[in-house]
Amino acid sequence: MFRNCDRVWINANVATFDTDNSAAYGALSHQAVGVAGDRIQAIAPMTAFDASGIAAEIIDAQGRWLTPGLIDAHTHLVFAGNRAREFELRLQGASYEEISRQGGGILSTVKATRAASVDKLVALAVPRLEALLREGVTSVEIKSGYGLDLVSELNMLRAARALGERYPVRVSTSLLAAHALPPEFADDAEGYIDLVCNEIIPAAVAEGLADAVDVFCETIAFSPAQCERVFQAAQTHGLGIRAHVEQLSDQQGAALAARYGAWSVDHLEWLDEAGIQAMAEAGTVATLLPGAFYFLRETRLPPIDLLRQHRVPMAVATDLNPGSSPLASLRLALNMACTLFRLTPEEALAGVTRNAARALGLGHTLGQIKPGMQADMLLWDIEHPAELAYQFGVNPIKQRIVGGEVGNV
Ligand code: DI6
Ligand code: FE
Repeated sequence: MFRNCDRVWINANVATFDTDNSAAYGALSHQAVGVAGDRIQAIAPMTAFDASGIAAEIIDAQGRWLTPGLIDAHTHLVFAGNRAREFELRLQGASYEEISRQGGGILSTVKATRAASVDKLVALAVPRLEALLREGVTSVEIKSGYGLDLVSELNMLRAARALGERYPVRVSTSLLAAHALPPEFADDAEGYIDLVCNEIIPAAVAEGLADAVDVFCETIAFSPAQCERVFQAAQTHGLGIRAHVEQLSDQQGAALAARYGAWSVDHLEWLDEAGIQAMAEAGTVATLLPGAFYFLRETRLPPIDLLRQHRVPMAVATDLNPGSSPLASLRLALNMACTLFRLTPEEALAGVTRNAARALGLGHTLGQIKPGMQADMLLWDIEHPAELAYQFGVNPIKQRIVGGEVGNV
């Protein structure tokens, strides 16, 4: 079993998050975990492990915990500009929607992003990405959505891909051209959706820049009918589907996206039971974003109990963005998912591993420690996995393993 391995961790406690293991955290104690190439090859109890005749590098975990690498399945970490002034205005009483209607908000980031080169976008994103990686992120989803024209949307995705080439992290990209209405189309939302469907999506696909599309389905953004056109174009081009829905109001966006087989719908504070049923039927993940809930001081909670009842998989992500969640810490998002949304630490951790992988359409290869899966793992100096959701600000990572390779950020 371990003969073909390149590397074997011994004396490890393993939070596998394996769907076939019903123990809490999918936990296995006192294990050997072997990787061959970029895949997990074998897991067995130490009692069944014999090192003789094995050429692999042996790493003694000394009773520390291995978990799957953390996956931040919703970020907008490529952008230019700064929204600290808007934060000050909100502290004086202005709402997120008011600022957005007055041309601030997303559009102020669009202005700065359009003016930045791809290299500049990469340079600005580096500290945000590095902060995520230091805390154990091995896969990250990055959206466009601050370009809102052909060239600038593609440039954001090019920057995202470049980050994936420069750093030991898997980058998934989502084309979020339907994020806000650009000023050139102020009276012509349909015309802008034409541009998105007929030009931006095909161009992104031709260059291999997008894994999925995303939309902002909201009164201050796009209507369900407009979002549906984007989903249809995505299907035509073989892209995954994700959507920002039910964040500030109930537009029945989750049910719509689920009907199109969405990988994930995100935010969900206003989600109703019909939407949840549609998600359950389609296998759509509910991605919870407690950072935005916190930063916008929302009071309406996502319907966690109903999601549990309908067995909808829940993911947890940072939503790292300059306006509603300037949060470059998935560990803090884990804690917020527990303190604000009352997820259990096990649910929250499943939300940044197994379920986050599903939200990226990668559930079959990522997010669990089990033979055949990508060997993305973290070795933590902790006594129990719940610590990862309990404490923040302290970083107990001992090793970060991506594609079987041990490295630092
Ligand atoms: N919902 C959000 O919370 C972010 N985008 C979205 O669709 C906010 C983005 C921003 O304010 O810049
Ligand atoms: Fe978002």
